[in-house]
Amino acid sequence: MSDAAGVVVHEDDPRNAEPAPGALWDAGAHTPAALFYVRNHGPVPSAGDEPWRLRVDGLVERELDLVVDELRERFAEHEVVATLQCAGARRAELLAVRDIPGEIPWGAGAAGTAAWRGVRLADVLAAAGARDGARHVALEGADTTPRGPFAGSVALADAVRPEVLLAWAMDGAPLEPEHGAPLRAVVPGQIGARSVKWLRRVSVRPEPAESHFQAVAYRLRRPGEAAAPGAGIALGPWPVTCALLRPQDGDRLPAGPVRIAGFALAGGGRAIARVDVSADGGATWRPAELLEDQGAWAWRRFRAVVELAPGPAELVARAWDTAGATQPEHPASVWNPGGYANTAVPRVRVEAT
Ligand SMILES: Nc1nc2c(c(=O)[nH]1)N[C@H]1C(S)=C(S)[C@@H](COP(=O)(O)O)O[C@H]1N2
Ligand SMILES: [Mo]
Repeated sequence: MSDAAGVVVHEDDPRNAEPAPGALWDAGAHTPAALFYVRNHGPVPSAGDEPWRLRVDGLVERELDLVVDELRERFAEHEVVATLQCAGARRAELLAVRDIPGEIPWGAGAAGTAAWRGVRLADVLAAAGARDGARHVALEGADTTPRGPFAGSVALADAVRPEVLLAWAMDGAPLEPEHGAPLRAVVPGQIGARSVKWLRRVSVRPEPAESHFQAVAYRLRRPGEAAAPGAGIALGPWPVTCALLRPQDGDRLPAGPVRIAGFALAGGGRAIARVDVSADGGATWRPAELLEDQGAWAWRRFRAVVELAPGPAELVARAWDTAGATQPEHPASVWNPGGYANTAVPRVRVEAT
């Protein structure tokens, strides 16, 4: 990822960076790899000279040990357009409610969309044959972090869904190293942490992975609840959410008609049914126009034109999914000690002159 204008670098080593909201909007319906947010818990592992191997083990009839070329030869290729969004996206708004020490203050840019190409995890698991008692699939990366190897798990029932891929390409190009080359999991509709990069091992288990990143992190705890293994609710499928990308917070704009733009994400395979926007802090609303429909696993971009009188204005957006669910009103209602899953309606303050 080049440090082009419009990229916010939170950490250099390991790299953690996201596009500025406006740059993410300008990039369009798919996010170029160079702009796509990067969330690394440790250094990018080097592939070395040996071909990359994936091991499939645990509660299986047959353990598998495959190089990426064998995956491509043995299983049918599929492509899925999916949005990845970090569970920490828009944590900055939670931090404004109360401090969350040691966590990255991600903005709305910690999300991106691409067409991922690979093989179905379901096909690989079918070749291995899940045994009785199999309930979860642990996905482990080759990177080492201060908390051990990065790993997460997905319920077996979700792991065998057709949209879940072991992917090697992103929008027609081989994965970049920082996005998981040569092989990553892509678990559409779920928090980004389940889309394990540099995938080395798939283990079928009776219980979720014991990794820090499954048992302790990425869980919704009550305010004051300690980060003990198993405490809180394990995050997986996204609840409905949306983000405002243009204008950006603090922008000064000419009064008159102003274009508001962003994206909504339904999560869990549901679709976005409706997005409304407000230019007066939520007192009055109008419908936003939904842009291209890229299927159930991708964001739905939206835009609307509102009339701004001179002075300060608070722009708000709110999405509904096909289950009729909508978003919480305030970040304070969803504040949690890890600063995860801020799905509160986004609010952007601008000044019209
Ligand atoms: N091996 C490994 N996989 C990983 C991570 C990681 O640090 N190591 N980060 C996860 C998190 S928290 C997110 S949000 C996504 C980010 O994917 P990206 O960097 O390609 O955008 O990768 C996930 N997969
Ligand atoms: Mo993440």
